[in-house]
Amino acid sequence: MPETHPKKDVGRPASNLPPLSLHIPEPRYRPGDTPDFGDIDIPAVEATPRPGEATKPDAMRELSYGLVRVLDFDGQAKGQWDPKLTPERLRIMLRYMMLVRAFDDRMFRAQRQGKTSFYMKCTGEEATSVASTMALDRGDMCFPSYRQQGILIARDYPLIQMMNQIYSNRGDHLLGRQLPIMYSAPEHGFFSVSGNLATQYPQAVGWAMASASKGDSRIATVWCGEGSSAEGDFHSALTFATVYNAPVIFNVVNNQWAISSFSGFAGSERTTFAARAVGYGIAGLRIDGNDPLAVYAATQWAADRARTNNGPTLIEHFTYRSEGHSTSDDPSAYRAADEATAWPLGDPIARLRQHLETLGEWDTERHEAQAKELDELVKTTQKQSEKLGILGHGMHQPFETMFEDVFEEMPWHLQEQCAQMLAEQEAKFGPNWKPE
Ligand SMILES: Cc1ncc(C[n+]2csc(CCOP(=O)(O)OP(=O)(O)O)c2C)c(N)n1
Repeated sequence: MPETHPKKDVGRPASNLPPLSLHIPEPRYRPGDTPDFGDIDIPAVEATPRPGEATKPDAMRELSYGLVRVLDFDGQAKGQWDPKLTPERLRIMLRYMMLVRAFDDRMFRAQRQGKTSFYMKCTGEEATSVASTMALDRGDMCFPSYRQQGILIARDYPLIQMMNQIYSNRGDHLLGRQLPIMYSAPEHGFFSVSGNLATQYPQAVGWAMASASKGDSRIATVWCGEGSSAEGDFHSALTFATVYNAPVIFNVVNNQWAISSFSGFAGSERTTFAARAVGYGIAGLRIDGNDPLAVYAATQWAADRARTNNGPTLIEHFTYRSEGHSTSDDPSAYRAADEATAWPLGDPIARLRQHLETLGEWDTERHEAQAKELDELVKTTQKQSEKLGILGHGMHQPFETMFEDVFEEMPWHLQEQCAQMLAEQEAKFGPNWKPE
């Protein structure tokens, strides 16, 4: 064999080769640019076949690269994926999504008024949690990220408890120990939200495996953002799920942005997020996440598949984060202002409303009345919650509770710290002081 690289040049570029270089992803639009999403491939609604729930992942690869849709842009439900929901069920779905939006708007304002330290909206992504939850059974276990308040709302969790948690007040059943919006409601099939991205993925698979090993019929379902899919936990979870055929649904909410990092940094320039499934031998569906009926249909398909021991599914919800990442974020610093309005797949609430109106099952008057009613409901609940305290008004949990409930018996060093804290509290506020 002739030697192509003389030994003395090992480790250096050979003179006739170009220097190696890295690709650094760069979003297409920055502040001041006019976004144009005209090149996003949106196949016709009828173009996507719906395979049987037991189809082998290999035989449905193209669904990881396409876009499952049900609602066309005229508000008609079409194609094989149409879940054919009754008008009553569609109205319930619309109501839940509108309630999520009303709740988000008011809690965002509460943060701006200094009543809580933090809030996260899911504007434009309501379908990815509400429609998905509605396609599950009540006993199925949800492992959310921080942007799935729609699960709690679609499971009729009391709004006041969400607010008490956001205000970390006297009524907060998490005793002020979690960051606002990091709810926990296991009795509603809602696992504790964690700020450590993607940790819920292996936890969901573990829960699903336990359910199967006990011979139960409940499945697990888990959400994360596209940015979080770059975490190692995401990949080990998919490995466990495929090896043991765990009854789990993986949702990747691809809202294009991970705070200020666009989806390219998680790999979107190379392939779709649904296509991650292909490498693991898992069923993958890429769907229009702003189409509530597509979200419902895909979840129903995946739930039936999991429940009949046909394995896990990865669903990529192709959507857009219309507002800031959180109340701590200012998206105008890193992305074009008009991206949300230029997004070609519209808004999920507007699309379901249009569909119901097209069916003759809804109208402007009813829509406006419902918006007003939900706003009132949120406002009244907020007043009740605020009676139990808001940020900085002293109606928080007693400080010593922060030392409790971790160890069965409090270790000596925590006992010392707690005693020191109580002594300082007494010196400052006098004996028998309690939060208001
Ligand atoms: C392990 C870990 N890394 C980084 C962070 C900081 N962080 C919080 S949210 C976020 C962006 C996540 O984006 P994505 O997963 O796309 O979800 P989205 O917020 O868009 O819904 C980052 C990087 C974190 N909380 N945990």
